[in-house]
Amino acid sequence: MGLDIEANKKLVEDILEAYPDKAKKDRKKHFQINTEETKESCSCSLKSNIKSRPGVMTPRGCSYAGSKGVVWGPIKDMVHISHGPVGCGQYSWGTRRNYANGTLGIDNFTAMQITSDFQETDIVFGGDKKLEIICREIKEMFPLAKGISVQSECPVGLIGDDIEAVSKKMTKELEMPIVPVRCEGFRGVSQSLGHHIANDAIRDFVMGKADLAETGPYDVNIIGDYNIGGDAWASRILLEEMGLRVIAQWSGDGTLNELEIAHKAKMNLIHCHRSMNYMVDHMEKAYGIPWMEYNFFGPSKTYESLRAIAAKFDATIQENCEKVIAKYKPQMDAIIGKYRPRLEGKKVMLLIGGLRSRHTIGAYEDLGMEIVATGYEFAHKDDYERTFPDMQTGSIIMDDPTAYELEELAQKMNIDLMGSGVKEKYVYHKMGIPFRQMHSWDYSGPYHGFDGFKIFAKDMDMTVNNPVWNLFDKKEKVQPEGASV
Ligand code: CFM
Repeated sequence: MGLDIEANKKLVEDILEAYPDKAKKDRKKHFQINTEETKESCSCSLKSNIKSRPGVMTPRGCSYAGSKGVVWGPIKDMVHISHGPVGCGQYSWGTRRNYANGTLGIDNFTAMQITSDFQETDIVFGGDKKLEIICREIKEMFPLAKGISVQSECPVGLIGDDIEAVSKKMTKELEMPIVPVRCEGFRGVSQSLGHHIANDAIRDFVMGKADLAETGPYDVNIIGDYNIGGDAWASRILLEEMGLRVIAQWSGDGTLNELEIAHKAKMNLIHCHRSMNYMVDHMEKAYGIPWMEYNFFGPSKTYESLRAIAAKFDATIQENCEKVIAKYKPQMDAIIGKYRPRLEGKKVMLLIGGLRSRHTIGAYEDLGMEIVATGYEFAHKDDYERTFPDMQTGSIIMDDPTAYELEELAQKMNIDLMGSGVKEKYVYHKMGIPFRQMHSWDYSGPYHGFDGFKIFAKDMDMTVNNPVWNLFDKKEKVQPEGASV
């Protein structure tokens, strides 16, 4: 397998031709065509994790999104205050499908939005007093809340509020942890720094604060699974069936206690390396806990990961692992037998946050689909190094692509499926290109594990082979000739 390297190089160059010289030169550094050499050892010259070019439509989010939305938000028994003006909380409310068990408003607050709703007077005179009042109100209204996190929005940093002092004072007064998180949206170049800041806050205010009465040789943590559409549940059952004991889930369907006892585990299993690598590194250094990455998208990667995890434990776990694989393999083969003939050879392009653009490749390939281009919103060099080996030669790998670049690529590569986010979705529908939302799983999921693959395969089939696409003439332009854009 492989795509035409020279043709795809030219394709990217042609697309970038539309830019002024400076922009062209800059954006060129964010594209690379996979070759035998880059596949072998990606000495990525590809630029990443740098500021988006002003004037283009970037798909990136902000630091607050990375902390409140991604890392802290799913911790279900804490109340997370969107501290600042109302917009950040309002517009991010309920947009990430991190499922959690419990009773909403009683011991589970994930689907609620609590904001300090800054007004002009708070900006002028500071919002610290208001924050104290809110903390007291939360304690009174939600007596089963185990703690509070203060997720700073931009103005809090700009006006110099001392949320650390307020949090310290209120921790004492209310006798529960109140964690200040300095995730103002202006920090860094994307949501990625928000992940880092959120990880550091866990390390500084929560890590190691509780004990675990009984520990065992098979205690593990699931790190970096946010239970989107139930992903962490579909993963956890496989680890448990293998005989491991999951003591903490970070942070999908997670609790404050799970953050506090995680340092007692024997091994950290990390799914999303991008958003939580900082924590596994820290736990390795501070507590000597080894960590390993795994990938539960699609049966091939899941078998491989289960075996790699089992290899870190004893013969009992290894035998159990083979039993688990033997149990599910016939089901997975049946799914592949059913859907692969309907999806074989379909061309896919992906643009997702910082992990799934590489982690889902195996799941598509299990269905005979081919990834012709993939890219990330906010990945770093280490993510690209993990991506090149998994992609075929000639495929296009891109960083922080603009809306224009993506749309041009999709049309010129004549793809059969686009996988990206809600900001992209309807544009592709209008172009007549089948589309799956690969952040929210398009209100479906889970996609992790064996349970997830059944749904993934069905979803891809019903999207790609939906008869509605026959009503489109793909050659029709979205913009009529001569329309001003
Ligand atoms: Fe990790 Fe994620 Fe992702 Fe991510 Fe995200 Fe997400 Fe994502 Mo959207 S933590 S990097 S910041 S796997 S919210 S659950 S889907 S961009 S690829």
